Amino acid sequence: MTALVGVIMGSKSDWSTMSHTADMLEQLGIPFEVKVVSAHRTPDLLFDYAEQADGRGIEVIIAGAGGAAHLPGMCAAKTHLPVLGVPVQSSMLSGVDSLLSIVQMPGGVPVGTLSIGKAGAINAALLSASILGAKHPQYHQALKDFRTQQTDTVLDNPDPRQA
Ligand code: RP5
Repeated sequence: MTALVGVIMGSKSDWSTMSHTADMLEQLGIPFEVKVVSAHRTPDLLFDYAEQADGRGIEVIIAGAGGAAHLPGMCAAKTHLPVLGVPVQSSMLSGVDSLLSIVQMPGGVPVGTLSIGKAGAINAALLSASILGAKHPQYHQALKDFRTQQTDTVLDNPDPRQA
């Protein structure tokens, strides 16, 4: 099945975070691809990826990066597709560097920035389902089912002392 979401990351070391995006996309049944594309180590690959994604059928790009995390912003500069940025938790500054690098895009080239780390990676997948849901009813339904299940889990387990 043709991938609708392109999940890219600056380094293999980002996979422990970005695998949560992949897991959630899988759970929602959304076809996706994953690839290491580094803004500073493979800039030409990044430009090619961003320029060609639309033509290949990708509808949303999720870009995770840490440190001086310019991958999502540079990707957004080269495509009109929605780009969701996941700040990976860095070892030196705990991901605050990643967050600020991704979130502070100057007006004109937006990156939808999620929270640092695992939560942001999961939410990027859920947000991509919201975006895709406007065009693909099955992903709208998959998102609604996920949310209902999440609500039911809380309501069915109100006692905090029980696992
Ligand atoms: C960024 O630098 C990557 O996104 C990664 O989070 C960080 C460190 O990369 P490695 O040195 O682990 O390859 O480009």
